[in-house]
Order: sequence, then structure tokens, then C-alpha cells
Amino acid sequence: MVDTKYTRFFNIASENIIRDSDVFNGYQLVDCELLALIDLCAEELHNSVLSAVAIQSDIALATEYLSNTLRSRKWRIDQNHPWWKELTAKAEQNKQSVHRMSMNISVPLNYYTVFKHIQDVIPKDCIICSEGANTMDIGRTILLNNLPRHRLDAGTFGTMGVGLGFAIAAALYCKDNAPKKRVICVEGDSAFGFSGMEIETMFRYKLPVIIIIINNNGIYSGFDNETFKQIQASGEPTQVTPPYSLTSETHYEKLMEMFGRKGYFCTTVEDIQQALKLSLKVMDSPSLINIMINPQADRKKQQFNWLTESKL
Ligand SMILES: Cc1ncc(C[n+]2csc(CCOP(=O)(O)OP(=O)(O)O)c2C)c(N)n1
Ligand SMILES: [Mg+2]
Repeated sequence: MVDTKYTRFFNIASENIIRDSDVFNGYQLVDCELLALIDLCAEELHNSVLSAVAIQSDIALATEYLSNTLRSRKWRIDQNHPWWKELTAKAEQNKQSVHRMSMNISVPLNYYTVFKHIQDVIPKDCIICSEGANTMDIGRTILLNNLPRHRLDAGTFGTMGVGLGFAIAAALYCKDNAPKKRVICVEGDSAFGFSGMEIETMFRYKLPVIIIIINNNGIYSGFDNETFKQIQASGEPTQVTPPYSLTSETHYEKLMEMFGRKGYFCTTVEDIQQALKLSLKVMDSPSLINIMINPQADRKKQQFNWLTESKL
């Protein structure tokens, strides 16, 4: 049962708004950019695009309510319906293309391969803090959470600079409440730059956060070493260096040496596995794993622009 005190239904004209006829015969509900949004925070409703149905609720309560209601109305999906067939075919296609990319271990690595091999090794109850553009967006789809309140990332407005602070707060929580739980902080190289010196705080408080930098020499993408050098040699650096590109192959892992420890610079899947294995043993300081990927690596092609376009 849904506790109506905590579940508020916005813009549902009547209890009967979701009928199978609405979904299947007209364009009323299907032909909109976002069919339904369920979110705990009222300010998130309609924040991205206008949704046909916006529900402020705990997701567990809302889905339970929806499935009970649909069941009581004996609503069912005809598995041969074109809408359902198209949806399942598309889901399968997506799964296969992600699988194909994540199995490609050729160097320089791509995002999907890196995340798959991180996901394979990290504890399933860890807290994941993450920020970046591609790093955060692709990471959300592969680095999964089984438990609630175990992901802290830059959220709707994508503000960079919050990742290490989040990781420190999460690690302090773990220290007192769940000493065996690990905090994994997955940062794009640009995102890391915003508050990277918080690593000093992690050393000071002996917090065993594992910082993983996904290094593509830039924001969304960058240049390989050679191209970057050529660009810089072509004129005044402030004029010729594109604002989205960062210094190529920066050895962020050397920050660890300021505190007398060693970080890891990884280019292959084996490097990543070894670095993670060793980092998971360290309990008295942060670890830093700097993973070089292909600076031109990109996300899987998106069909809908509204998934990625800026709202500002
Ligand atoms: C405070 C702030 N400044 C600037 C931005 C613009 N911005 C969005 S994502 C991003 C960094 C993305 O690059 P990176 O972290 O390297 O991730 P990548 O996409 O390369 O994987 C920046 C600077 C922002 N979101 N917040
Ligand atoms: Mg980057």
C-alpha cells in the first residue's frame, strides 16, 4: 500500500490517467519526450523536460502502487504488440553494443572497457562518488549500485568540484558506521582538477578512499600527446589550445608521492586490475589510480538529444 502522506501525485488529472488505451492507441502519452518522472525531490519535476506524468514519491512506493493498480485492472502487455517488440529489440541492441565495446581491450582503452573491469572488481556494497561528463554519464550505466544512498554524483546541474568532498563525507560516515565499506571516487581528469588537493585532507584524516581518474586529456575528449604538442607549437598557447583540452598524459598519480606513497598509472586492463587489487588492501590512506584512455573515446551514440543537451 502507498502511504498517501508521502506520495503526492502532480498533474494526474484523475486516478485513471494511465490506461492501456492511452499508452497504445493515441500519441497522448507515448509521443512525448518524457512519459513519467518519479523523483523524491519536488524541484526536480519538470526540471529537465516537461513530463506527461510527474510523480513525487519514493520510487519503491510508486512502482509498487503502479504495479498493484495495473494488476488489479488486469492490464497486460501483448508480447506481440509492435510497441513492446520495438522496445525489447532496442534494449537488446543497446545491451549488445555496450557489451561489444566493453570487451574491446585494445590500447588505448575506451570508457566501457575501463568501467566494466572496475565494476568486476569493486565490492558490491561500496559507495561510488563520481563526477565528470562522459566519465559520470557512462559510469552511471556500468558502475551499478545495489543499495540505496550509495551513489553521490554531480546530479542534475552537473556542478564539478564536489566529488572529493562527497568522498570525504562518505568515508567519514563509513569510518564511524561501516568500517569495512569502501568509497570509490571516479573522476574525469577535468573534474578531478576542481578539488584534487582534497587528497591532502584524505591523507590528514587517514581516509581509505580509492580515487580513480579517467584520463582522456580533456573535457568530453582531448588530444593525444603528439597532436597536443603540435597544437601548442603552432602559436601562443593561450590562443591555440582549445579550452576543452588539457595537458596530455598528466601523471596525476604522482600527487601520492607528496605524501610518501605511490600511485598507479594504468594503460591496460591488467594494470587496472592490479592497481585495484592493491588499493583495496590499503586502509590507512587514500589511493590514486590514473587510467589513460583514448582521448577520442566517446559514449555510445545517443538517439535522443534531450538526454545529453545542456538545460542552461
Ligand atoms: C563548476 C563547473 N564548472 C564547469 C563545468 C562545465 N563542465 C561540465 S563537465 C566538465 C568536466 C568534464 O570533463 P572530465 O571531468 O574530464 O570528464 P570527461 O567527459 O572527459 O570524461 C566541465 C568542466 C561544470 N559542470 N561545473
Ligand atoms: Mg576528461
